[in-house]
Order: sequence, then C-alpha cells, then structure tokens
Amino acid sequence: MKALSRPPPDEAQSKLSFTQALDLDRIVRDAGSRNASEVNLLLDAVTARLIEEKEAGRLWMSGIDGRGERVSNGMWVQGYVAHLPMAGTAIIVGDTHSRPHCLEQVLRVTRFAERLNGGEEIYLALLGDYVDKPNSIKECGGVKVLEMIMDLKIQRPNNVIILPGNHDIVENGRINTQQFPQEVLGKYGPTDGPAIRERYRRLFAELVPLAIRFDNGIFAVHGGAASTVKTLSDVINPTQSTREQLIWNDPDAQVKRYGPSHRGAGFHFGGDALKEFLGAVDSSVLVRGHQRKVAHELDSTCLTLNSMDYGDSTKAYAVVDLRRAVCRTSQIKINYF
Ligand SMILES: [Mn+2]
Repeated sequence: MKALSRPPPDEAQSKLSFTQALDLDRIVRDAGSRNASEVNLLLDAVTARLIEEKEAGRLWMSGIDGRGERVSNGMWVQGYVAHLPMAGTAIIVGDTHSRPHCLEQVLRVTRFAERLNGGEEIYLALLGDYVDKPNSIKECGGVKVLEMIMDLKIQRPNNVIILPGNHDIVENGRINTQQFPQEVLGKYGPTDGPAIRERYRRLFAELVPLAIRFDNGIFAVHGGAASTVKTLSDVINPTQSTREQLIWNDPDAQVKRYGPSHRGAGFHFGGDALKEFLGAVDSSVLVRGHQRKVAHELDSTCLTLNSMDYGDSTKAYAVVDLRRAVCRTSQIKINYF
C-alpha cells in the first residue's frame, strides 16, 4: 500500500471552512423562523457546499492509482460515501422525526458546540428521517429539524454529515405516515410550500452521502445492508436498487440472506447477508436508524439507534472514539437520554 499525501485541509477546503464560533442557542432560535426566501438561501448554501465536498473528494482521488492508505485529515466525501478518519470523536444520531428538542438535547448534553469551539475534532453523524410523524403538524417540527441540520452543516461543514432517510426522500403520498407535505403547505403556502419540500427532497435524494464509512470499522446508513453491494464502489456510485435498499432495509434474525419487507420497499436482511455486505465495504459493524428501538442485533454486528421520543419509546445516541477499532456493537458507547 502506498501512502497518500492528501492536501492539507486549509489548502483543499479553504472555501469550505468557517471560523466563527458555533452558537447553538442562535441555531435553535432561528430554526423555523425563516421565511420561504430565507429557507431557499439556506438551501442554496448547503447545495453548493455538498457539490464542493464531492468535487474536493474527486480531485483528491484523481491521479491516484490503486487503493492507497488514507492519512488522517478529517471527513471527506467520495461519491455517495462520507469517510471518517481514525481520529477524534463521532456522535451518531438516529431518527429524529420532527422533534427538534431531541436533536437539541443531544447537542446540549454532548456539548457539541463548545467542544468544536474549543478545537476538538468531533463529528455529528445524522442517520436520516428528520421529518414526518410529528406530535402535531402545527408545531412545524420537521421544518425546524431540517433548518437546524442545514444551519449546522453550513456552520461546520467538515464536522457534520447528513444522511437521507426514507421519509426525507419519499415522493408525496407514498407512505401513510407522511405529514411533512402538509406541514410546509401550512407554513409557506401553496406555492412556496411544495417547492421547498421538493428542494429538500431532491437534496436528500441526489446530493447528500448515502453512507458513512468509519475507518475504525463502523459503517452507517439509514436502513441497512443491500444485496447489490459487492464492493465499496457500489455505494460510492449506487444504482437505484442499492440506494433504495441502503435507505429502506431492516435487519431480521429469521432471514438468512434477504427476504421480503413489510414496508413495500427494500428487503429484510439476515446475519449472513450483513456479514457479506460488511465484508464488501471492508467494515465490521453496521449502525443504522429506521426503526423505533435501540437494539443490538444479528450477533452484535447491527446496532439500531432511535433518537426521538414517541410514546414510551427508548431514545439514545452513540458516542464513538474514532481512534479505537470497533469489531462488535457492544464496543459502541450508547447514551440514553
Ligand atoms: Mn426510516
């Protein structure tokens, strides 16, 4: 293996970094208070950033033959895969479904902003499903969660990774627990509402990474293992089927490889399928959201994280010391809140 010399971040990503202190109070206050044109400006900025991120990763990879050894130099994006180095700490958040207070709580108790402002290498990995299933549509919780994560991404692009969930990309009316289209209609009206919803939908369906490959052995997606993935390249450049499976699939100990799903999209995957998938992407454990539970499954190779309150559901986030290799889900620190 040849050692790669990646350009230093300040050279490769000078346009992408932000030096002002991260202000969580301001982010929470602004979430949901923007009008349609202000939301469009936020989306313009995030869209530009996501395109730059992909381009920076492509430029870095070009001219390099074979599979080199990565140097630790922060988060970087390769097609639809975000990579995290073996340095620093990652906070992983599961489904938040229109509950800005749950995301805020995770950020407060982990002291995410303070630690970033203090110069610590810390990452926020968000596993999707930001909208729908609100307690009340009138609270506009989906809009608030989305504005919070877009704002965080713009303020600290190198430290925030946003993955898509099925609720974030689904076409209107395809699932019966969908309330976000109504929410934006009520908030922005019949012209701007659907247009904003479509901009968010396209951002999640076309621009954000689908998965995070942690150099320490964790692979994170919203749904799970995909039968179509034979190498990491299949996630970097996904087919429509790969995309759907990574976002919709669920673990199922009763299934050996892949079986039908109750969801009408994607499949259930068993232990053998997950083992094969993790081998293909050169990882040891899967961390995913998509279900309302916190659970270690499939012989400690699959961790499901739920981060929202809904009735008496258990909610938690994970804290990962990126310097330490992870071989089993039990090695991942789970904090209930
Ligand atoms: Mn989901």
